[in-house]
Amino acid sequence: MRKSLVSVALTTLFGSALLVGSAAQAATWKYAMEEALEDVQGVFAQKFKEHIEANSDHTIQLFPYGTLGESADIMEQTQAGILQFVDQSPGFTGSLIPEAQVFFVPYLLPQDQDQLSRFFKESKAIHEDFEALYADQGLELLEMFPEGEMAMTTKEPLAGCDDLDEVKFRVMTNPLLVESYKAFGATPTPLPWGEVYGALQTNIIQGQENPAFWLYSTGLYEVINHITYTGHNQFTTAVMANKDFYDGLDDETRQLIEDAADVAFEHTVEFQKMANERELDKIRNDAPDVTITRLSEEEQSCFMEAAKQVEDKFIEMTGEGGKAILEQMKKDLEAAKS
Ligand code: 6CS
Repeated sequence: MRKSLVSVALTTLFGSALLVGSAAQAATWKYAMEEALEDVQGVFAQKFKEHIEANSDHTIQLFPYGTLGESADIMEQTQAGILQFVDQSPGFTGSLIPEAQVFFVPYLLPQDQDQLSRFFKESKAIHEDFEALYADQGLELLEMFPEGEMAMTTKEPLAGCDDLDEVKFRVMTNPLLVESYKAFGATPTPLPWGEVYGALQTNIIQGQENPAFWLYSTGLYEVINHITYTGHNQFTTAVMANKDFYDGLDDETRQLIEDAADVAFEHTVEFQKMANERELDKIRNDAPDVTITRLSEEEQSCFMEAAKQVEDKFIEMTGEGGKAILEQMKKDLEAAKS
């Protein structure tokens, strides 16, 4: 009798330990982003989720833009361990990690999309130097990827720096972008995303920059008159995990996460190319009065001249560390040409 009671107790304990064990293994991870599920960051996140869920018992809960606040809020929540994954672009991370502002040195990134994706995939600056800098902020950098060519959108026509005189131009909240648009001749106005549509509508600002898919999906084309490609930049974003969470996982789970990020990268670099072309066509159809122009090399020259000044400013802001990253990026970009 006694023996059977002990064995019942042991079985119960052992059984519940097994249950706890399996419940702890099948976790639900929270992942927030700066865009909607149908946008580029959302497509990456959905592919990432699909891979994790198809290859493990874990589930991913996605939080698109607006559900948990602005970009700065989701970063804070990730650093605090409330979220396990976050997508935040260097446009905002630049205020936390100054070296990430290197992505705003004008005319550094190429327009050729194959070269660009090779760079993001193979760059030592990204996979070694930036990984260490993000780790210092409690973040495991999983992937950086492009979201499309930046277009300047304005109320008045734009054919060179002179046309930006007196234009209050919204930029994401990092100091180098402010310097960049000063060098371009505008009056830079850093704002979180949530304020941009209203500020354009009420004429508090008269310009901003973003890729075509975003101009369409957010309806921004409704409150501007001109879309101008100056060739000055590509939108870059980054997906990362809370580092304590990531370091606490076993090797197999970390590999699963790395693989999911790689699968999502391949899918998303193709998706963004298509989405930017498709949404630009939709703007052409829905808003035929909005002009879409690419500046000639001669028209771009004042922006190109300003780039040198911005590069110097970047080095002034980030010192020897920033200079080394910039040089490494230039080498990586050269290597990505072939
Ligand atoms: O300009 C911005 O703030 C936003 N642009 C894009 C393409 N994604 C998210 C970001 O918040």
